[in-house]
Order: sequence, then structure tokens, then C-alpha cells
Amino acid sequence: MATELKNLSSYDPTKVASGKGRRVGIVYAEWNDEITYALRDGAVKTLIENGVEERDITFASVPGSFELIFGAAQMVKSGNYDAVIAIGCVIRGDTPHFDYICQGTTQGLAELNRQAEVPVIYGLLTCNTMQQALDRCGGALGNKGDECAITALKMIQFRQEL
Ligand code: RBF
Repeated sequence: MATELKNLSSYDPTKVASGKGRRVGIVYAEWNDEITYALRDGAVKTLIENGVEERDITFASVPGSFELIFGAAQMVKSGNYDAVIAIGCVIRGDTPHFDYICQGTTQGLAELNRQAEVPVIYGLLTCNTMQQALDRCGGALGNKGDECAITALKMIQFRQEL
């Protein structure tokens, strides 16, 4: 699995353009907030470390991961951001709900990403256990929020260079 080979927080700073002047929207889900807040905070820290100014980062929360689609779409539609990061965490339970939320959210964000004028970054953790989530929000495998921040900056640069 990729994350066993790659720490989510590691990146090559020479390959990341400065985020100065970039505006980033972060929409995050309240479900599993112990995880999503850590992902969000990781993303913010990494954006700031790479030049994004705090005042240029805007947050919005939604109840669950499934609502990330609408939340991210609204942020895109506002035209106020150079990239939108969608953060959520789905943890497998006793019913097939996990599969529906993961699939629905992933497809919705993928479709939005394809259509949107600005990049939409996929920050959804889909985990079988809480420990897997903890490992990926600042634990043993790093923080997916960091990876999302770097991906956002790289995609903003990508769009600018076209
Ligand atoms: N939202 C999440 O972001 N993560 C979850 O692990 C999660 N599990 C859910 C499990 C059940 C049984 C239900 C009913 C909802 C869950 N949701 C979860 C919320 C979902 O994304 C969405 O907010 C609601 O389904 C809307 O009513």
C-alpha cells in the first residue's frame, strides 16, 4: 500500500512553488472530528509553511463527508479560491453505509474536480479502523492534510503554467 512506502507528510520543497498570494478554501466534515480537525490543521500548517497567508485560507464545515461534495462545489462556485481542499474521514462500521459514503463522496468529488475551474483536492480518509485514521492524521504515516496542501499548491501551479 502506498502509504506504507510513503509518509504522507514528506515532500520535496524544491518542487513546490510559493503559495504567496494564493487563496485556498478548506471544507471539512464534522464526522470523526478528532481526525478531520487534525487533517485540517495539518493542511493549514503546511500551506502557511509554503507561503500561503493565513488570511487567504477560508474554512467551511459540513456535517459529514457526503456533504463535502456540495460544500466544495459551493466554494468553487464562489470564485474566491485558487484551489479547494475537501477533508473527511469515513470509518467502516457494521453496515454497508461505509461503502456508499466512500463511493458517493469519491465520485462526487471526482466529477466536481473534472468540471471545476479550480482544482479540488481529495482529502478523504477511508479507513477500516480508527487506528488507521489516527496513523494518517499526524501519526505513524504522517498527515494526509499535509499531502493535500502540497497537492493544492502543485495543482495551482499546474493550472497557471498551462
Ligand atoms: N460521515 C463521515 O464523514 N464519516 C463516517 O464515518 C460516517 N459514517 C456514517 C455512518 C452512518 C451509519 C450514517 C447514517 C452516516 C455516516 N456519516 C459519516 C455521515 C454521512 O457522511 C452524511 O453526513 C449523512 O449520511 C447525511 O445524513
